Amino acid sequence: MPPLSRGALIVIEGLDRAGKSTQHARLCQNLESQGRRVKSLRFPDRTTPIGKSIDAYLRGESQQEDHVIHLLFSANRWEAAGQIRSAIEEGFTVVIDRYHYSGIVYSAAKDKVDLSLKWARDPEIGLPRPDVCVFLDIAPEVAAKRGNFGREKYETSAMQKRVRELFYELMGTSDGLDIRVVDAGRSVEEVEQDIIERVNDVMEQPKMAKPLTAIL
Ligand code: ADP
Ligand code: FDM
Ligand code: MG
Repeated sequence: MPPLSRGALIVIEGLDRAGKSTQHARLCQNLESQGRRVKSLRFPDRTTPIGKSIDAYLRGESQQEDHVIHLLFSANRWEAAGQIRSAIEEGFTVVIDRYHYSGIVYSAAKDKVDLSLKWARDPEIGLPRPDVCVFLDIAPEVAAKRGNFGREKYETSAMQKRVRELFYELMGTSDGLDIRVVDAGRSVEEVEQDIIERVNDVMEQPKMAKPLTAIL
């Protein structure tokens, strides 16, 4: 494999309990064992002042108007955007647990007439565009049987069902060009293997020799 002139931007997405955090950690380890320098991030980043408001909202400790919380989630990505771009330019592969895809579909899943997919996507325009997003696909009923389900704001079966439908709708748009669907209902090891194969494919594409682009 030829050395990359820049790092790759990789996103892991999916419903709650799809196995994102498990696979995110494994992918970081696998890329490191290939000799890559890796930076691991997640959104929401609950450590910043904006992230702390998001955390309180998700845990039901504070209320936020739906458009306001949407814009806070987006702002939480914007506050990290410069850091992501610099890391990629320095040759780090940046692996993120959730990104603008979740941002768009979770807000739009509230099904408010004035909070469409398009409205939800607009604040994301200009953020670093992922080289690949691995969507861990799982039926909400299967995910619900995994540990700790039901503790946070959006962890209801109606919401998860709608989120999955909207992820599929999003895949039919320009964002879908970067998405690879992986069946997340299999063993941790099988899913892990599928992810590393798909990520390695993308690392060999000609676009990796060009600068990182932006979400348009
Ligand atoms: P997410 O970050 O998508 O919410 P996690 O990685 O935290 O998901 O996993 C949720 C729960 O499901 C955890 O208890 C985890 O150990 C378990 N889990 C993860 N992947 C699998 C899998 N492939 N099969 C069964 N259980 C899994
Ligand atoms: N979420 C996450 C959003 O609604 N918008 C966003 O932009 C992002 C990044 O927050 F319910 C939702 C998705 C999920 C919750 O959960 C975060 P985790 O367990 O921290 O991934
Ligand atoms: Mg997680």
